[in-house]
This record gives sequence, C-alpha cells and structure tokens, in this order.
Amino acid sequence: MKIKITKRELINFEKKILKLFEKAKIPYPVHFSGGNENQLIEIFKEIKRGDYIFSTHRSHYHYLLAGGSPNDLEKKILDGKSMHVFDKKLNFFTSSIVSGCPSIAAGVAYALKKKKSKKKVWCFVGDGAEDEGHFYEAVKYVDGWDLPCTFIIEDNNLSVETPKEARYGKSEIKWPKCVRRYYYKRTYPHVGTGKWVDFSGVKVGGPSF
Ligand SMILES: Cc1ncc(C[n+]2csc(CCOP(=O)(O)OP(=O)(O)O)c2C)c(N)n1
Ligand SMILES: [Mg+2]
Repeated sequence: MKIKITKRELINFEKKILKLFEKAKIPYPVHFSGGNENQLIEIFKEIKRGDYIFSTHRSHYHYLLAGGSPNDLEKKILDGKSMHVFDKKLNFFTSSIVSGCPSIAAGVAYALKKKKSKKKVWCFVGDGAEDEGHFYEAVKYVDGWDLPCTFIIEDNNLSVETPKEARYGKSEIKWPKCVRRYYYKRTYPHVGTGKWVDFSGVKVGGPSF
C-alpha cells in the first residue's frame, strides 16, 4: 500500500505519547515502538488495502502504517486501549495475549482461501511469541494448507527483559516460508516508563548445567 506516514512522523507520534504517559495522562500500560521504522515501512509497502493485519501489545506503528489516523489512535491510547487497537474498516486487530493472534490469523486465511479471495493476512509477533506452542500450531496449519498468511517475527532478542539465550539456550528453529523475521534494537524499554531498568545484576532464566 502507499505509505502515508513518514519515519519521522512515526517517531514523533511515539514521543508525543511518551510525554503524555510521563505526565500521568495515560494511567494504563503502553508499549512503545521504536527502532524498527525502516523495516516496517518496507513490509507495509507489500501489504494491500483490505488485507487483514494482526498486531501485538506493541501496535502503534502497525496501526499508523496500516492507514490509521494518528488522532484516532491517540484517543484510543488515552482511553486505555493501546494494547487493544481494533479497527474494522482497516481489518486491523490486536491481542495483547502473547501469540494470541496467530491461530486467528490462520483461521481468517483459511476463510479467505475458501472464498477464493485475493486478500492476504499479515500477522506480526514478537520473538517472545515465537516461544509459544500456539505460534507453532498456526504456522504448521498455514504452511500445510498453503494459506495466504505471512507471519512476521519482530525480533528484538527480548521477551520483556529476557534475551533468547537465557530463555532457551541456543535453539534456532527453521520456520517454513510463511514466516519472516526482521531484527531490530528497540528504542524503549518493554513497558513505557521511558526509563530503562537496569537488569544487569539479575540472574535470569534457564537451567544451570
Ligand atoms: C500468554 C501471555 N503470557 C505472558 C504475557 C506477558 N507478556 C506481555 S509481553 C511479553 C513479552 C513477549 O515477548 P515479545 O513478543 O518478544 O515482545 P517484546 O518483549 O519484545 O515487546 C510477555 C511475556 C502475556 N501478555 N501473554
Ligand atoms: Mg521481543
């Protein structure tokens, strides 16, 4: 689709929301996007109007790139809906359940194929969702039935504050072609206090052998 918002506008939107959050105007959890503007702009050029988009707890950039209005999004965020952005007109859905969307995305893709629709499904997940059995099941179903659905792993090497190596050692799964991945270094900490929490002294995850 033709992208109507620039990288700078995306960044400025999040900065504006961050200011509101820090002034305690948003007494709800907010997850800020940042550091992945270029990758997302490229991906959204491939997405067509009318395609179905499934997002995550971190949905602001996805919504704006899908053509959502910044003013509407700001209202939703001020109303506590940052993690529940939904817009039927844009076929835009989120779930803040980690890996909550992949099986729904697979079901929508199944329906689209059955109806011989040309529309596609795009399902964004974090690398934390990649750890979940739900993700595996949805990928297997989409791959097996060759459904029009692409999963995009947004890999910042962190599930909240825990890197992959601390979660499951060195495993790297080779996913089928319906799964893509982009890497990025996030701009903000997991939950938007705007301030980084120093976890360097905390021992995290995993069995000790
Ligand atoms: C089923 C489920 N388990 C745990 C959580 C708590 N939780 C919220 S976001 C998150 C991290 C998931 O990692 P990732 O998708 O990579 O997101 P990131 O930390 O990079 O924003 C977790 C564990 C949740 N929302 N849903
Ligand atoms: Mg992550």
